[in-house]
Amino acid sequence: MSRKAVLVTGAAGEIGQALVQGLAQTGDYEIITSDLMPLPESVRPLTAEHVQGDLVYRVKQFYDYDFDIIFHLAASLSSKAEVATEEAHRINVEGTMQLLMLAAFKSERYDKEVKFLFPSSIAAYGFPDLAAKLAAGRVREDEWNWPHTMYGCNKLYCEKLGMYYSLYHGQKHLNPNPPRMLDFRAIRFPGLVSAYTMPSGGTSDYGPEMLHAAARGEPYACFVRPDTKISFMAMPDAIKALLMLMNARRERLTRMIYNIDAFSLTAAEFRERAMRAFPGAEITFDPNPRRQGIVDSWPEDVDDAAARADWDWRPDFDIDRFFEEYFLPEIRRRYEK
Ligand code: AKB
Repeated sequence: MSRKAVLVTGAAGEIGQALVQGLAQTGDYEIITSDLMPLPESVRPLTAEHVQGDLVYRVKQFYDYDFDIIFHLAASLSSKAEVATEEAHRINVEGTMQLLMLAAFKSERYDKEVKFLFPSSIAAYGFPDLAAKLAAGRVREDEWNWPHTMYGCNKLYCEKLGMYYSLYHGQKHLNPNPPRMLDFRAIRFPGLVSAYTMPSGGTSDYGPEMLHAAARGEPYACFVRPDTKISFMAMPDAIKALLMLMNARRERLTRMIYNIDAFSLTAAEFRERAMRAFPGAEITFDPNPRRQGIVDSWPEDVDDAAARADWDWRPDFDIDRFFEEYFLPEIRRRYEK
Protein backbone atom coordinates (compact mmCIF):
# COMPACT_ATOMS: atom_id res chain seq x y z
CA MET A 1 0.00 0.00 0.00
CA SER A 2 1.43 3.40 -0.93
CA ARG A 3 2.14 5.75 1.93
CA LYS A 4 -0.11 8.78 2.40
CA ALA A 5 1.47 12.21 2.05
CA VAL A 6 1.08 14.35 5.18
CA LEU A 7 2.01 17.98 5.70
CA VAL A 8 2.74 19.12 9.28
CA THR A 9 3.13 22.88 9.70
CA GLY A 10 4.68 24.24 12.90
CA ALA A 11 6.59 20.97 13.06
CA ALA A 12 9.43 22.37 15.18
CA GLY A 13 6.94 23.32 17.93
CA GLU A 14 5.90 21.20 20.89
CA ILE A 15 2.90 19.46 19.32
CA GLY A 16 4.68 19.32 15.97
CA GLN A 17 7.69 17.35 17.20
CA ALA A 18 5.53 14.89 19.12
CA LEU A 19 3.13 14.48 16.20
CA VAL A 20 5.91 13.79 13.68
CA GLN A 21 7.15 11.05 16.02
CA GLY A 22 3.62 9.64 16.37
CA LEU A 23 3.03 9.61 12.61
CA ALA A 24 6.46 8.13 11.92
CA GLN A 25 5.85 5.28 14.37
CA THR A 26 2.93 4.04 12.27
CA GLY A 27 5.16 3.77 9.17
CA ASP A 28 2.14 4.70 7.02
CA TYR A 29 3.01 8.27 6.05
CA GLU A 30 5.43 10.29 4.03
CA ILE A 31 5.91 13.31 6.26
CA ILE A 32 6.67 16.76 4.87
CA THR A 33 7.12 19.51 7.44
CA SER A 34 7.33 23.26 7.57
CA ASP A 35 8.31 25.76 10.25
CA LEU A 36 10.02 29.12 10.66
CA MET A 37 12.77 27.22 12.46
CA PRO A 38 14.93 24.29 11.35
CA LEU A 39 13.66 20.89 12.50
CA PRO A 40 15.34 19.55 15.65
CA GLU A 41 17.72 16.67 14.95
CA SER A 42 15.53 14.31 16.99
CA VAL A 43 12.78 14.43 14.35
CA ARG A 44 14.63 15.43 11.15
CA PRO A 45 15.40 11.82 10.08
CA LEU A 46 11.69 10.93 10.38
CA THR A 47 10.66 13.35 7.64
CA ALA A 48 10.98 13.30 3.86
CA GLU A 49 11.46 17.06 3.52
CA HIS A 50 11.42 20.21 5.63
CA VAL A 51 10.45 23.59 4.21
CA GLN A 52 11.84 26.35 6.40
CA GLY A 53 10.32 29.83 6.30
CA ASP A 54 7.20 31.89 6.80
CA LEU A 55 4.22 29.75 5.82
CA VAL A 56 2.23 32.69 4.47
CA TYR A 57 4.90 33.21 1.79
CA ARG A 58 5.88 29.56 1.38
CA VAL A 59 2.46 28.06 0.83
CA LYS A 60 2.61 28.41 -2.98
CA GLN A 61 5.46 25.92 -2.96
CA PHE A 62 3.08 23.30 -1.57
CA TYR A 63 0.83 23.43 -4.65
CA ASP A 64 3.33 21.01 -6.27
CA TYR A 65 2.67 18.33 -3.61
CA ASP A 66 -0.20 15.87 -3.49
CA PHE A 67 -1.13 15.87 0.20
CA ASP A 68 -3.76 13.52 1.62
CA ILE A 69 -3.70 15.05 5.09
CA ILE A 70 -2.67 18.44 6.48
CA PHE A 71 -1.99 19.12 10.17
CA HIS A 72 -1.82 22.87 10.46
CA LEU A 73 -0.13 23.47 13.82
CA ALA A 74 1.79 26.71 13.14
CA ALA A 75 0.47 29.48 15.40
CA SER A 76 1.38 32.41 17.60
CA LEU A 77 0.09 31.44 21.08
CA SER A 78 -2.06 33.50 23.43
CA SER A 79 0.42 35.56 25.50
CA LYS A 80 2.69 36.29 22.56
CA ALA A 81 -0.26 37.12 20.30
CA GLU A 82 -1.48 39.68 22.83
CA VAL A 83 1.68 41.76 22.51
CA ALA A 84 2.01 41.44 18.71
CA THR A 85 -1.62 41.32 17.64
CA GLU A 86 -1.26 42.20 13.97
CA GLU A 87 1.56 39.72 13.46
CA ALA A 88 -0.47 37.05 15.31
CA HIS A 89 -3.44 37.67 13.06
CA ARG A 90 -1.21 37.32 10.01
CA ILE A 91 0.29 34.03 11.21
CA ASN A 92 -2.85 32.53 12.74
CA VAL A 93 -5.50 33.62 10.24
CA GLU A 94 -3.68 34.33 6.98
CA GLY A 95 -1.58 31.16 7.30
CA THR A 96 -4.69 29.04 7.94
CA MET A 97 -6.62 30.67 5.11
CA GLN A 98 -3.79 30.01 2.65
CA LEU A 99 -3.61 26.33 3.61
CA LEU A 100 -7.38 25.90 3.51
CA MET A 101 -7.36 27.31 -0.02
CA LEU A 102 -4.65 24.83 -0.93
CA ALA A 103 -6.60 21.90 0.54
CA ALA A 104 -9.82 23.05 -1.15
CA PHE A 105 -8.04 23.30 -4.50
CA LYS A 106 -6.49 19.82 -4.14
CA SER A 107 -9.77 18.24 -3.03
CA GLU A 108 -11.64 19.57 -6.03
CA ARG A 109 -8.88 19.14 -8.59
CA TYR A 110 -7.98 15.55 -7.66
CA ASP A 111 -11.48 14.53 -6.57
CA LYS A 112 -10.45 13.51 -3.05
CA GLU A 113 -11.34 14.89 0.36
CA VAL A 114 -8.06 16.23 1.73
CA LYS A 115 -8.22 15.92 5.52
CA PHE A 116 -7.40 19.15 7.36
CA LEU A 117 -6.64 18.68 11.08
CA PHE A 118 -6.63 21.90 13.09
CA PRO A 119 -5.60 22.35 16.74
CA SER A 120 -8.01 24.87 18.21
CA SER A 121 -7.93 25.76 21.88
CA ILE A 122 -9.81 26.43 25.11
CA ALA A 123 -8.85 30.03 24.26
CA ALA A 124 -11.88 30.01 21.93
CA TYR A 125 -13.99 30.35 25.09
CA GLY A 126 -14.36 33.55 27.09
CA PHE A 127 -16.26 34.35 30.27
CA PRO A 128 -17.17 37.95 31.09
CA ASP A 129 -15.84 37.52 34.66
CA LEU A 130 -14.53 34.98 37.16
CA ALA A 131 -17.97 34.44 38.71
CA ALA A 132 -19.33 33.30 35.32
CA LYS A 133 -16.36 30.93 34.90
CA LEU A 134 -16.90 29.35 38.32
CA ALA A 135 -20.64 29.02 37.74
CA ALA A 136 -20.22 27.46 34.27
CA GLY A 137 -18.21 24.36 35.26
CA ARG A 138 -17.76 22.05 32.25
CA VAL A 139 -18.53 23.86 29.00
CA ARG A 140 -19.81 22.38 25.76
CA GLU A 141 -18.38 23.38 22.36
CA ASP A 142 -21.12 25.85 21.46
CA GLU A 143 -21.25 27.68 24.78
CA TRP A 144 -19.34 30.81 25.81
CA ASN A 145 -17.69 31.38 22.43
CA TRP A 146 -16.63 34.93 23.33
CA PRO A 147 -12.80 34.89 23.39
CA HIS A 148 -10.90 37.69 25.14
CA THR A 149 -7.64 37.28 23.23
CA MET A 150 -6.40 37.81 19.69
CA TYR A 151 -5.30 34.14 19.68
CA GLY A 152 -8.74 32.96 20.84
CA CYS A 153 -10.48 35.13 18.22
CA ASN A 154 -8.13 33.75 15.56
CA LYS A 155 -8.82 30.14 16.59
CA LEU A 156 -12.59 30.61 16.67
CA TYR A 157 -12.60 32.35 13.30
CA CYS A 158 -10.36 29.69 11.73
CA GLU A 159 -12.76 27.01 12.97
CA LYS A 160 -15.49 28.86 11.04
CA LEU A 161 -13.25 29.20 7.98
CA GLY A 162 -12.55 25.47 8.06
CA MET A 163 -16.25 24.72 8.21
CA TYR A 164 -16.90 27.16 5.37
CA TYR A 165 -14.27 25.54 3.11
CA SER A 166 -15.61 22.09 3.99
CA LEU A 167 -19.26 22.84 3.36
CA TYR A 168 -20.01 26.03 1.45
CA HIS A 169 -16.94 27.31 -0.39
CA GLY A 170 -18.12 29.13 -3.54
CA GLN A 171 -21.64 27.88 -2.69
CA LYS A 172 -20.63 24.77 -4.65
CA HIS A 173 -22.81 22.59 -2.44
CA LEU A 174 -25.73 24.01 -4.42
CA ASN A 175 -24.40 22.55 -7.70
CA PRO A 176 -26.32 19.50 -8.93
CA ASN A 177 -23.03 17.54 -8.81
CA PRO A 178 -20.99 19.30 -6.13
CA PRO A 179 -17.21 18.80 -6.28
CA ARG A 180 -15.26 17.16 -3.44
CA MET A 181 -14.61 19.53 -0.55
CA LEU A 182 -11.88 19.26 2.05
CA ASP A 183 -12.58 17.39 5.27
CA PHE A 184 -12.00 19.80 8.18
CA ARG A 185 -11.63 18.42 11.73
CA ALA A 186 -10.61 20.42 14.81
CA ILE A 187 -9.81 19.74 18.45
CA ARG A 188 -10.00 22.39 21.15
CA PHE A 189 -6.92 21.55 23.21
CA PRO A 190 -6.48 22.36 26.89
CA GLY A 191 -3.03 23.32 28.26
CA LEU A 192 -0.54 20.66 27.17
CA VAL A 193 2.40 19.35 29.18
CA SER A 194 5.34 17.49 27.66
CA ALA A 195 8.22 15.96 29.60
CA TYR A 196 10.56 16.64 26.67
CA THR A 197 9.80 20.11 25.33
CA MET A 198 8.83 23.47 26.82
CA PRO A 199 6.03 25.68 25.52
CA SER A 200 6.66 29.29 24.61
CA GLY A 201 4.31 32.22 24.17
CA GLY A 202 1.25 30.55 25.72
CA THR A 203 -0.65 31.39 28.89
CA SER A 204 -1.17 27.84 30.14
CA ASP A 205 2.65 27.71 30.19
CA TYR A 206 2.77 28.20 33.98
CA GLY A 207 1.95 24.49 34.47
CA PRO A 208 4.81 23.03 32.40
CA GLU A 209 7.19 25.87 33.37
CA MET A 210 6.64 25.17 37.08
CA LEU A 211 7.19 21.42 36.72
CA HIS A 212 10.30 21.73 34.55
CA ALA A 213 11.80 24.38 36.87
CA ALA A 214 11.19 22.17 39.91
CA ALA A 215 12.82 19.20 38.16
CA ARG A 216 15.84 21.31 37.21
CA GLY A 217 16.14 22.63 40.78
CA GLU A 218 15.47 26.23 39.68
CA PRO A 219 13.19 28.70 41.50
CA TYR A 220 9.91 29.54 39.77
CA ALA A 221 7.51 32.45 40.27
CA CYS A 222 4.11 31.41 38.93
CA PHE A 223 2.37 34.19 36.97
CA VAL A 224 -1.18 33.24 38.05
CA ARG A 225 -2.91 33.01 41.45
CA PRO A 226 -2.87 29.67 43.34
CA ASP A 227 -6.65 29.18 42.88
CA THR A 228 -6.44 29.46 39.05
CA LYS A 229 -7.92 26.36 37.46
CA ILE A 230 -8.04 25.17 33.83
CA SER A 231 -7.77 21.80 32.13
CA PHE A 232 -4.48 20.20 31.13
CA MET A 233 -3.42 17.12 29.21
CA ALA A 234 -0.29 15.01 28.72
CA MET A 235 1.29 15.52 25.31
CA PRO A 236 0.99 11.79 24.39
CA ASP A 237 -2.79 12.07 24.86
CA ALA A 238 -2.89 15.16 22.61
CA ILE A 239 -1.10 13.22 19.86
CA LYS A 240 -3.33 10.20 20.39
CA ALA A 241 -6.38 12.47 19.97
CA LEU A 242 -5.09 13.99 16.72
CA LEU A 243 -4.42 10.54 15.27
CA MET A 244 -7.77 9.19 16.44
CA LEU A 245 -9.66 12.09 14.91
CA MET A 246 -7.64 11.75 11.70
CA ASN A 247 -8.66 8.08 11.46
CA ALA A 248 -12.29 8.52 12.54
CA ARG A 249 -14.88 7.51 9.96
CA ARG A 250 -16.53 10.61 8.59
CA GLU A 251 -20.05 9.15 8.84
CA ARG A 252 -19.63 8.91 12.61
CA LEU A 253 -18.68 12.57 13.08
CA THR A 254 -21.58 14.74 14.21
CA ARG A 255 -19.52 17.93 14.35
CA MET A 256 -16.26 19.40 13.08
CA ILE A 257 -15.02 20.99 16.32
CA TYR A 258 -14.45 18.79 19.40
CA ASN A 259 -13.52 19.44 23.03
CA ILE A 260 -11.24 16.88 24.64
CA ASP A 261 -10.60 16.58 28.35
CA ALA A 262 -8.15 14.77 30.62
CA PHE A 263 -7.87 16.52 34.03
CA SER A 264 -8.26 19.94 35.63
CA LEU A 265 -6.21 21.29 38.49
CA THR A 266 -5.38 24.58 40.16
CA ALA A 267 -1.95 26.22 40.11
CA ALA A 268 -1.75 25.44 43.86
CA GLU A 269 -2.32 21.75 43.10
CA PHE A 270 0.41 21.89 40.44
CA ARG A 271 2.73 23.34 43.11
CA GLU A 272 1.73 20.67 45.64
CA ARG A 273 2.48 17.87 43.16
CA ALA A 274 5.80 19.49 42.19
CA MET A 275 6.81 19.91 45.87
CA ARG A 276 5.92 16.29 46.62
CA ALA A 277 8.12 15.07 43.74
CA PHE A 278 10.95 17.58 44.24
CA PRO A 279 10.87 18.51 47.95
CA GLY A 280 13.49 21.28 47.71
CA ALA A 281 11.65 23.14 44.93
CA GLU A 282 11.19 26.90 45.36
CA ILE A 283 7.82 27.83 43.88
CA THR A 284 6.21 31.19 44.63
CA PHE A 285 3.27 33.11 43.18
CA ASP A 286 3.64 36.49 41.49
CA PRO A 287 0.49 36.97 39.39
CA ASN A 288 0.72 39.02 36.21
CA PRO A 289 -2.62 40.85 35.80
CA ARG A 290 -2.80 40.47 32.01
CA ARG A 291 -1.95 36.78 31.92
CA GLN A 292 -4.19 36.16 34.94
CA GLY A 293 -7.08 37.85 33.12
CA ILE A 294 -6.57 35.57 30.12
CA VAL A 295 -6.66 32.35 32.17
CA ASP A 296 -9.63 33.62 34.19
CA SER A 297 -11.55 33.86 30.90
CA TRP A 298 -10.89 30.17 30.06
CA PRO A 299 -13.09 27.34 31.37
CA GLU A 300 -12.16 25.29 34.43
CA ASP A 301 -13.19 22.19 32.55
CA VAL A 302 -14.69 21.15 29.21
CA ASP A 303 -17.37 18.63 28.27
CA ASP A 304 -15.94 16.13 25.78
CA ALA A 305 -19.02 13.90 25.46
CA ALA A 306 -19.18 14.40 21.68
CA ALA A 307 -15.56 13.23 21.14
CA ARG A 308 -16.20 10.22 23.39
CA ALA A 309 -19.34 9.27 21.50
CA ASP A 310 -18.23 10.01 17.94
CA TRP A 311 -14.65 8.72 17.84
CA ASP A 312 -14.27 6.84 21.13
CA TRP A 313 -11.96 9.41 22.69
CA ARG A 314 -10.58 8.49 26.15
CA PRO A 315 -7.41 9.96 27.64
CA ASP A 316 -4.77 7.50 28.84
CA PHE A 317 -3.56 9.84 31.57
CA ASP A 318 -5.74 11.12 34.40
CA ILE A 319 -4.02 13.38 36.93
CA ASP A 320 -2.36 10.54 38.92
CA ARG A 321 -1.24 8.59 35.88
CA PHE A 322 0.00 11.82 34.30
CA PHE A 323 2.39 12.47 37.19
CA GLU A 324 3.29 8.92 38.21
CA GLU A 325 3.48 7.11 34.88
CA TYR A 326 4.41 9.83 32.40
CA PHE A 327 5.77 13.14 33.59
CA LEU A 328 7.86 12.28 36.66
CA PRO A 329 9.65 9.17 35.35
CA GLU A 330 10.41 10.84 32.01
CA ILE A 331 11.57 14.14 33.47
CA ARG A 332 13.75 12.47 36.10
CA ARG A 333 15.40 10.43 33.39
CA ARG A 334 15.88 13.54 31.29
CA TYR A 335 17.39 15.84 33.94
CA GLU A 336 19.45 13.09 35.60
CA LYS A 337 21.33 12.83 32.31
C1 AKB B 1 -1.88 28.94 25.16
O1 AKB B 1 -1.69 29.04 26.39
O2 AKB B 1 -1.96 29.91 24.40
C2 AKB B 1 -2.06 27.56 24.57
C3 AKB B 1 -3.50 27.18 24.51
C4 AKB B 1 -4.25 26.90 25.75
O3 AKB B 1 -4.04 27.10 23.45
N1 AKB B 1 -1.32 26.61 25.33
